[in-house]
Amino acid sequence: MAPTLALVGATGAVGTVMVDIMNSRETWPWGEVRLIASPRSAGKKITVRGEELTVLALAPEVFDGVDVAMFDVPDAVSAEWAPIAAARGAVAVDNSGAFRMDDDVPLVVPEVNRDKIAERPRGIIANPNCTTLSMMAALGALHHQYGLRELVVASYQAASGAGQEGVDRLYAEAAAVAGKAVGEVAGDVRQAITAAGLGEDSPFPAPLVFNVVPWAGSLKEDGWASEELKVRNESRKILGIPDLKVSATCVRVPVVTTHSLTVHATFERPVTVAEAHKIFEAEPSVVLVDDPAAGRFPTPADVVGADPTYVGRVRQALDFPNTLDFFVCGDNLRKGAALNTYEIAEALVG
Ligand code: 11C
Repeated sequence: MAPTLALVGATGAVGTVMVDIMNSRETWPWGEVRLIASPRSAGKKITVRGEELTVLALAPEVFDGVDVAMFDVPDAVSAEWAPIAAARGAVAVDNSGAFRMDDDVPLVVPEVNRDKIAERPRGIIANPNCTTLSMMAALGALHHQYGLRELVVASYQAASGAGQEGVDRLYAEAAAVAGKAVGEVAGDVRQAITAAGLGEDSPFPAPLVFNVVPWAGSLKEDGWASEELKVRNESRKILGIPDLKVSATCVRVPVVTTHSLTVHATFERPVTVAEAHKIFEAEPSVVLVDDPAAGRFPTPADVVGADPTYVGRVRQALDFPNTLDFFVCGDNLRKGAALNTYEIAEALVG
């Protein structure tokens, strides 16, 4: 019998992208599909592969008979409900941060460490953070050939990484400054936003429109942002290099969807640009766009809505031996969240 698939958080921002992905897959190994959400969203109708499904309220019994349950919900909801799904016999594939660094929960990017899917004593598999994920397919492909030693990255993160609230705020700020001559004097963007009636209750600690904000997540020890520590810890775990030297600076930019990163990666031995190009071209989930003479490189505006990771600006670092610099863009709601989760689910039954 074809396996049963559940999606918890079916009506949320990532859940909605997940339904889109489910509807567009060329092959479909699943039998019954159950869409699950909070009691508030239960009863809504959503069409999956031509069949109108009624969203079910989250409850222990909805997991009975489920083979794979994908979770696209906040950390606290996953922390409570993924173990319940697992206890009822499902493999829980969780997109939250609740279990990522637990030793007995694999953190999986199928292109990089697909074999870890089998090591799941708690019946839970974690999906990485969208910033880490946006560079992993490209970085993993290089690591497999050249052995990664050090990683220095800066992120350029989209507003949708902060959820629908982040997107709404960016649009509201954009409306507040539209047609005005602001961004020319310190404080005038803030004034325009305040004058438009937007409050301090922003998901961002500074105006995002006409600006860049060097902050994502919550404050951790010694001034690090949680997002920066996630990039470090998750990269180490996914790549299987516990002592990998990593330094990350995470920055929010006024882009709706698609995270970008500059990557400065040092390997055991030299990697030429031509060799790196060959590796990127051979990786099915990576698209190489690297022709700066023709003005061709990836940008979020061109990548949003796409499944692959886009890579460009590949250079051998001039002053750092064995080091490549490159730029990646990945849709943070697709490969960065829903798509990778779905690919893990698919690998479980493939
Ligand atoms: C952001 N990457 O852009 C975050 C959102 O650990 O799953 C995802 C947080 C996470 O703000």
